[in-house]
Amino acid sequence: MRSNDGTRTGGEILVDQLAIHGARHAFCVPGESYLAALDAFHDRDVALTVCRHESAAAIMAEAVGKVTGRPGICFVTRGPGATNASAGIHIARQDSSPMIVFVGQVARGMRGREAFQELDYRAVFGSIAKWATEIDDPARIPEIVSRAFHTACNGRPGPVVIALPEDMLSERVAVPDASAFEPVEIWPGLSDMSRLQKLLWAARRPLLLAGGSRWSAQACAALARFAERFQLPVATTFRRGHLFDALHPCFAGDLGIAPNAKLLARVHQADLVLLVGGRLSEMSSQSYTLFDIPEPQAKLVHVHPGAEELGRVYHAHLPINASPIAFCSALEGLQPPNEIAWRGESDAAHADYLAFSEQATPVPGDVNLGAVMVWLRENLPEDAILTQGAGNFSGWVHRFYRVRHYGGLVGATSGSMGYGLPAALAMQTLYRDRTVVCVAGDGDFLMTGQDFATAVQHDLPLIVLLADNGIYGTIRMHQEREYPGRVIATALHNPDFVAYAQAFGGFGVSVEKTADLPAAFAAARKSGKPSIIRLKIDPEAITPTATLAGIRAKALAGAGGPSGTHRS
Ligand SMILES: Cc1ncc(C[n+]2csc(CCOP(=O)(O)OP(=O)(O)O)c2C)c(N)n1
Ligand SMILES: [Mg+2]
Repeated sequence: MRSNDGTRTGGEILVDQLAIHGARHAFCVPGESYLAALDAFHDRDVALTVCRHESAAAIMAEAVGKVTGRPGICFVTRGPGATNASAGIHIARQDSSPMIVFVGQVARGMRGREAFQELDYRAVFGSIAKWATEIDDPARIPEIVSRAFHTACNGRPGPVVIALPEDMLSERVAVPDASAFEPVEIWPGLSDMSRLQKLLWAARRPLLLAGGSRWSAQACAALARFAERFQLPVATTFRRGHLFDALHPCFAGDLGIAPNAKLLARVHQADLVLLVGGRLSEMSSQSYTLFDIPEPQAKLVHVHPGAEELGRVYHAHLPINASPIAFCSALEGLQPPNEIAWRGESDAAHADYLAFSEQATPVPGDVNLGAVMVWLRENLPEDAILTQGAGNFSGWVHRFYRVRHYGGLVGATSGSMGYGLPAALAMQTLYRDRTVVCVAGDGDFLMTGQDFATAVQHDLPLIVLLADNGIYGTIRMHQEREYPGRVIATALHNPDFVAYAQAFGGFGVSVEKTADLPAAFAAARKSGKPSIIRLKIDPEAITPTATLAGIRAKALAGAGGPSGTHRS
């Protein structure tokens, strides 16, 4: 209950700051440790989504941060609530997504005794979060929350964890609010851009790689215009496919797990690589084999918003400390050479991409995930959003789904299983009228599957396409390669996923052959309910181009060496 004597509780001050800084949604699992903050959500313009597991709540907040560029907000209780949320915090770190996790804490007078569920949050999250702190004095909430928004967004974005002692949240003080924050763009210098211009004019085979965070739909459009003017092939790094329209004539493909060999060859042959926003970490760099470390063989222009990331792994020929949004806007000022030495390269790269992704490859079994992706790309509304978790099923998404717009594919570059469903919940919460489809594995789905109940409770009619192959496929694949025939801990005895959906109050249907997908999808849409479309996948169909039996036979024959299959 708010008083009219000019004072507010710590909880009220806190929720008021969230509203001032523009947060419209928060995701939580409640705890008695932060009741005063929960109470303050009454009559405030910040919608609170109650979830079933803190890992799901934290992933929802991370996905909001990833897509909007403003911190996603999550509230969890102390101890077990906080450790459950750590999966989402780790994703926000690896994926450079802004988020703020508020954690309950024991009362100030008890700290240090290892009271009930007490943790030292600065120590526990010190190496995962960008900043972990605790608020001792309610009068400092406006200052610390303002700093948290700035810290989460500035430079290389990341997660902030703030612990809230229970008695601090219920204490009343009179304190003025902070003013609204805006992320600070980081602009490239004029000399950076003129050096880039010179490098481009001298290049014979340039290529652009887009990745990381701090993008927007406008920045992606500016990048597309630049690529067009310069006829520059553009590839996206691992799980950042939404940064470039797959049907743009300059799109060269997805540089993630098992990329097109022709794209890899192009990257190897490039004499100038313009890496915008990304870190080119293990997955995109093909386990750090793509470029020599620290001196890449090609001239590298590395554009990154975090100054500390420049020179961390690769010594760039031209490092540019800039946010992709600012950098792409500055690209408008560059002029292409009169004679483009690499004329025709972008067309050739795009033709290679189209050929690689055009038709589903044949696989064992009656449901072909490649054909499912082709159907989705041809039938989903233009503004649809696909989310995905981690597992071999995602290989078909990367290869055959064609992302057409910013935010159109939401996944975790950190490869965290269980990501897809909470990300879909977050997207459907932000965009009520859009079609949101989560592509999940059977192992992957059940890591956060309990939050299908959250979809039902909050009336979020997302559709889960659940690739049920009865195995932790990725690990079985590695197992067969490294220890052929010695299967252990990778078989799954699954629930009846149709009954699961129905038991939660959603819609469920099983698809046993590819041709049945359109009718199942239409029925799911028509139900208006959160839905699970279970796809019966043959476990032998382990990648778009390999079978388990084939991998095992090759390993038994002692072929050894890399099989072209990688991690999730
Ligand atoms: C949280 C988490 N735990 C474990 C792993 C290791 N891992 C990567 S993929 C995978 C199996 C994925 O299985 P499933 O979702 O069924 O997809 P499939 O590979 O069968 O298509 C596992 C266990 C991980 N990436 N993330
Ligand atoms: Mg599986």
